[in-house]
Amino acid sequence: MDIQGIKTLNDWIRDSDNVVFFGGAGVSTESGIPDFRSVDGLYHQKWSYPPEEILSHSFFERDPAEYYRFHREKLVLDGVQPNRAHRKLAELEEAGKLRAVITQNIDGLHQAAGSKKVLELHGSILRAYCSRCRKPWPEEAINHGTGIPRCDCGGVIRPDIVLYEEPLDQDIMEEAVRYIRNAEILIIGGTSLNVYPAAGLIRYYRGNKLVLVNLSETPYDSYANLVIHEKIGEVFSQITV
Ligand code: CNA
Repeated sequence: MDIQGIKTLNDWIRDSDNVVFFGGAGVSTESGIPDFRSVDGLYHQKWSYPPEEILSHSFFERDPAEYYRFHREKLVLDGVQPNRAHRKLAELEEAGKLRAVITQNIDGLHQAAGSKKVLELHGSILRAYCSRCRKPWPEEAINHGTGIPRCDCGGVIRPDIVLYEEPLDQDIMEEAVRYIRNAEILIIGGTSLNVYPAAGLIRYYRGNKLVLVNLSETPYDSYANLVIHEKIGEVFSQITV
């Protein structure tokens, strides 16, 4: 355990009321949701097509039945609960220290833990809408059952997530940029920082307390003021402020 690193992080958070967190799939692995790029992540599991192809706009249009087979088997996991990292972030917000959670995750676990200001860059599998008429649908319409879910208008109902080849919501991106640009401390956790444009957000940070908490190295380790290569739930459970 990186005791010195965690102590520094603790000291910084104690003295600040302007922490922003930016995270990815690694925040939820301790809840039992596989990430993409770890050795036991989705990219290393066998499937008829690579996950990045199935999770693309063109694949969804071409073969929604196969998309939904993957979606229901790999993205929808019943009974998952927020872990220590999600809960600590909610506590820090409640204590007036953390201003926002910016996440690439689509699992809704930050809100389940009690976080209020959550910017979901890639949407959420807990929302759905018709790809033809845009009518919103509850998550039950897509996440359970079999086959292709259809709207009253006959259109295919899709999850409210950003598939590969699709643009990110500009309003959410701009809000994320504002939080990061004004942050005193930016903690980045559980992300390989490989997926753009989300990973590019890091460039907007102007402070001198950039913290990376990730199990493996990232392309941005050398930019950070503090790097902790540990499990994020373990690190956050030791934040005592
Ligand atoms: P990624 O590319 O799979 O990277 C995850 C990173 O987290 C890796 O570098 C791991 O080393 C690291 N990691 C894994 N477990 C831990 C842990 N316990 N503590 C600290 N670090 C850990 O995932 P990214 O988020 O960077 O990639 C972005 C994609 C993945 C986004 O589009 C997400 O929507 C997508 N995704 C989301 C979920 C989810 O919602 N839970 C799950 C899988 C993938």
